[in-house]
Amino acid sequence: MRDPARVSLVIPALNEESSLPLVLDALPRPLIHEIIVVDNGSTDRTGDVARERGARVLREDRRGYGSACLTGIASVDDPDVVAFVDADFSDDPSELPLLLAPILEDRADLVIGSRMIGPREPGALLPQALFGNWLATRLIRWFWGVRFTDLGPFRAIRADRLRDLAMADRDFGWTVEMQVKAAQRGLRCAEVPVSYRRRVGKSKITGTISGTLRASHKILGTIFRAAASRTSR
Ligand SMILES: Nc1nc2c(ncn2[C@@H]2O[C@H](COP(=O)(O)OP(=O)(O)OP(=O)(O)O)[C@@H](O)[C@H]2O)c(=O)[nH]1
Ligand SMILES: [Mg+2]
Repeated sequence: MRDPARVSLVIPALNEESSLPLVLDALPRPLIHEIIVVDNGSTDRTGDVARERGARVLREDRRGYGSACLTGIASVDDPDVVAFVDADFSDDPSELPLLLAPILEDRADLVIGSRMIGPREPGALLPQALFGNWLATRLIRWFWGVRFTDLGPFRAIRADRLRDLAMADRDFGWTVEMQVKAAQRGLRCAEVPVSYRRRVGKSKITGTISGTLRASHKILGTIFRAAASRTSR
C-alpha cells in the first residue's frame, strides 16, 4: 500500500440535493484522492450540487443501492482503499479516519462503521432496522464465526480485496453481500463505532413498510443462499 494511501470514496445518491452538500462539506478532503458520486437517476439537482463541490459524478439509471455502488467501484482510479458513505447525512463523514485507520495500519481488510455500538440520535435507526441488523449479524456469526454488530453503509475496504469479492448485488443486499463474502474468504474484518443521526430528506428504505420488507427479504436471502452453498460443497 502506498504512503499516503490512495482513498477513493463512493457515494450512492438518489434525490439527495439537500443532504449531499452537507456530506461533501464535512468530508476530510486531504485524506481522499477522489470522490465519486453516483447519481442513481435523480430528478432533483443531486448531480449539480455534487459537481459544484468538486466530486466526479457518474450517472447510473438502473435503480438500486448496489447498482449505484457497482458503477462507482467500476470507475475508481487505482486506489489502495475504497470507502463508502450514504448521501443522506445520517453518518458523520468527518469520522472517515476512524474507518481508515485499521486498514492503513494493516490490522484489517474490511472496516464497518457500526451504528449499533456508536452514539445514535433517538429514532435514527428504526426498530425494524435494529432488529434486522441484530438478526443478520447473528446469522453471519453463526454460519462463519465472524462478529459484526451492523450492516452499516459507512465502510472501507482494501481495494485489492474488494476486487476479489466480485460484488454483484444490485440493491439492498449489497452491504450484507460484502460482509458475507469477506467472512467466507477469511478477510480480516473490523468494526469501529460511528455516530448516526436522523437522515436529512425523505426516507427510502427503512422508513417505509415495503422498503423494509424488500430489504429484509433480500438480506436474509443473501445470507441463507451463501450458507447453503457452503454446506452443499
Ligand atoms: N433507496 C435507494 N437509495 C438509493 C438508491 N440509489 C442510491 N441510493 C442512495 O443510497 C443511500 C441509502 O438510502 P436511504 O434512503 O438513506 O436508505 P436507508 O439508509 O436504508 O434508510 P433511510 O435512511 O431510513 O431511508 C442514500 O444515499 C440514497 O440516496 C436507490 O435506488 N434506492
Ligand atoms: Mg439512510
